[in-house]
Amino acid sequence: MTTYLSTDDVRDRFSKAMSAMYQEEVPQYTTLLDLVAEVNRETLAAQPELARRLEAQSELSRLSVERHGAIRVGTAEELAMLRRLFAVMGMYPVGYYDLSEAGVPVHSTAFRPIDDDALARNPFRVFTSLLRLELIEDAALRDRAAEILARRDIFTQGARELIECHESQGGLDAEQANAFVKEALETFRWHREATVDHATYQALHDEHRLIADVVCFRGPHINHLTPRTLDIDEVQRRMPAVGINPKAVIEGPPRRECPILLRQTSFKALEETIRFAGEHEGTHTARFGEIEQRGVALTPKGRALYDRLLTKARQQSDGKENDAHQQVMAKVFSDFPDDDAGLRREALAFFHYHLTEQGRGYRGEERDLERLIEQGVVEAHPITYEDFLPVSAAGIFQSNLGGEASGAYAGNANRETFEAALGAPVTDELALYAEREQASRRQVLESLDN
Ligand code: OOG
Ligand code: NI
Repeated sequence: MTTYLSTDDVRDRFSKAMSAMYQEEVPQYTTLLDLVAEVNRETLAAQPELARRLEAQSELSRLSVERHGAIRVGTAEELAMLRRLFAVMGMYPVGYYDLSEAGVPVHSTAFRPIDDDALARNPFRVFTSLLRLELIEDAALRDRAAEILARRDIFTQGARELIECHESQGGLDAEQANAFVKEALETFRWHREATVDHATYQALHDEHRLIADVVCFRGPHINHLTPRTLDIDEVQRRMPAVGINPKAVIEGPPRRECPILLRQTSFKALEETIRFAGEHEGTHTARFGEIEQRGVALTPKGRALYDRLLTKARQQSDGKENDAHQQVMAKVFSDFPDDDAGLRREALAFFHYHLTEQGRGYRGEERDLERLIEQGVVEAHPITYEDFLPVSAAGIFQSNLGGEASGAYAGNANRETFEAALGAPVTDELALYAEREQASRRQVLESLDN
């Protein structure tokens, strides 16, 4: 009998290989990783309580492997094949993000692990965007782009074969898994030779820089990787001192006692030399590094409150520098409860319930979870948000595309076309958190009755 490697192991190997490749391709990313590691070390040393909590939740071991990346593809076939490629690594499409609202002609999903165990092992995610040529008004340009995309194959023959092998035999053995990682990595590699001449690049670039980025190269180069930091404000502050140029503001919620959702910032994309068909040299700006700090997943009610406060704060802080922006955010978000009990009481966030040591011997009649928590029988810890935020993603896109937000493509959410291109439905992220919370409640109550 052959034993297959777990998809978690394949993902872990792949994410490490991807990180190594990106560090070689973009040395500034290594500088960022060093800075993040330094700040994480200092934060853990200064906050032993935090270190203990992360350890207890097995979060410490995933700290250094925690990251996400992003790519952008041009056709339905490319997206559908990527779905099959990511499945080899136990990564499935979760969530639908409409970026047209923010003036970016793409819609997206995140391929990521779903089960608790898989997330704990390595939560590597890839934010994957599909270009929407149908939003380009100029028909000739649209046809030209489609024609260029139709000519490329972003997958190696070896990758295609190993994906089929995984599908037919239900897994890959160790040797096949290593070969798969090597072949799959090729899809994400940077190519400094554009596939088009300078005039074509320029025409696509003038429509939107993102379109040139997707259409003019042999593959969907990984455009950033994102390690996890324990103190995003501090890393943002220190970036200039290590020669990194941060984007203007940290996206997402403000700093809080009980972190919610996701805070992100990045360094600005680098201008890199490329060669166009016909030997002409030029530059292209697409690749950058990002950092993230995750908090608790919000319920639909919590998310609605977040969205409302964010809109309000953005109106007040438009164009402000990060410090001023964070002050406005903190003030507006004082309307968002900032303690675990409040977040639970108002059903704003998702929690995972489990019995405490003491709770294991509990023989009482009480079955109300909040009261059981007060009595020390049950503990609830926040469920980490594993997904993305469209407004933040748009901010990351924009700061790296050099552009201001424009309304050019707005109002074009189309989940059905996206899923048709993908060849599968995307999983609803909110339903996943709700299920995990429900299952943990059920388990606690069942063990009290046994
Ligand atoms: C993706 C930007 C979105 C995030 O972390 O929100 C993203 C891209 O630039 O392709 O990665
Ligand atoms: Ni990102």
